[in-house]
Amino acid sequence: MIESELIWHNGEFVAWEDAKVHVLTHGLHYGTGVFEGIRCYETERGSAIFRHLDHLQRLERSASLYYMDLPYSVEQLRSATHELISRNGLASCYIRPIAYRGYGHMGLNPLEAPVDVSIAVWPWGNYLGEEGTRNGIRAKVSSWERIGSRSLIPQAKASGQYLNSVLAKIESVKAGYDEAILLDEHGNVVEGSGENVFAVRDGVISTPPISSAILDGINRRSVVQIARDLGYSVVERVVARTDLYLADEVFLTGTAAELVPVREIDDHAIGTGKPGEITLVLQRAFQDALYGRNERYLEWLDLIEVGLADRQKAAG
Ligand code: PPE
Repeated sequence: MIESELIWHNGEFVAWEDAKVHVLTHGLHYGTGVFEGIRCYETERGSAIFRHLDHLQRLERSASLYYMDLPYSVEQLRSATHELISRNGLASCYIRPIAYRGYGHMGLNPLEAPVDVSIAVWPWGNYLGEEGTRNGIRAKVSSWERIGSRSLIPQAKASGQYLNSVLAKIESVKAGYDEAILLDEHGNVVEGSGENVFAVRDGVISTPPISSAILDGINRRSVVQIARDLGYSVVERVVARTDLYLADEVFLTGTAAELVPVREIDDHAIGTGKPGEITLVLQRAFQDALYGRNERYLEWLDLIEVGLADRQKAAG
């Protein structure tokens, strides 16, 4: 059960239990929504949202790809999120902004339907489990092909598109694995159900390019930069299924999952079957960036003003 106190909805703060939509909400029927997954960490400098603006700009881009004008600016959504986190009294949390076609119009033309925007925040633990983050997870290559740019928009984070991820995830979990890895129409590796994927072989880190059918992951970009800053060579190239089997190390990145080692794929042990050396170095460096422990990446942190909640409470 996920829970916190307040939700931001169309400019108002409403009680968690009152944040409801009509059953004829357009987005519920046709998946006409776009969303983001963001995290706020309790750092030594205070609570800070990791790459907040990058996420909000991606939300705006996803919306525009579906011909949806957001009724709030990135700056408005940013300050609403700060206030929401403060009012909920959360030091760290997962943040889920969603913009969707609302109630009032049915049928496939959504252009007349209103665009509603909500933001929810709640404490959300380790997506693929503590154990998985420490010792690595077991993944299965999915029989479901990742959506392609001839049918949908892989680079958009749109609600309806996630039916593809949901099928892949269900298949992997029912078969006893932790996560699914999806291939594209050519049989090349694209990404996990909700994470980007990296393979390491002979010290070189590879990941599918953004021209492939992936979400342009913000953590993917962060980890590529951190790896390069540490002197590793990172190549964005086509990754074949066998490249994963033969890799020394494989890991996944995403907001919910953070950086997770993969220890087995389709029952093949990856490398030694334990999180690899480079994976562990990157995992530590990435955690340092998330928690503001590395000066170099402080610009990625959007600090929440201390005392904001108290002042707002005092102001009624
Ligand atoms: N690919 C997909 C399909 C995806 O959904 C995500 C994030 C990523 C890659 C990684 O992107 P980024 O978070 O910007 O590094 N998935 C979000 C939703 C997960 C969910 O279960 O819901 C997330 O991690 O928040």
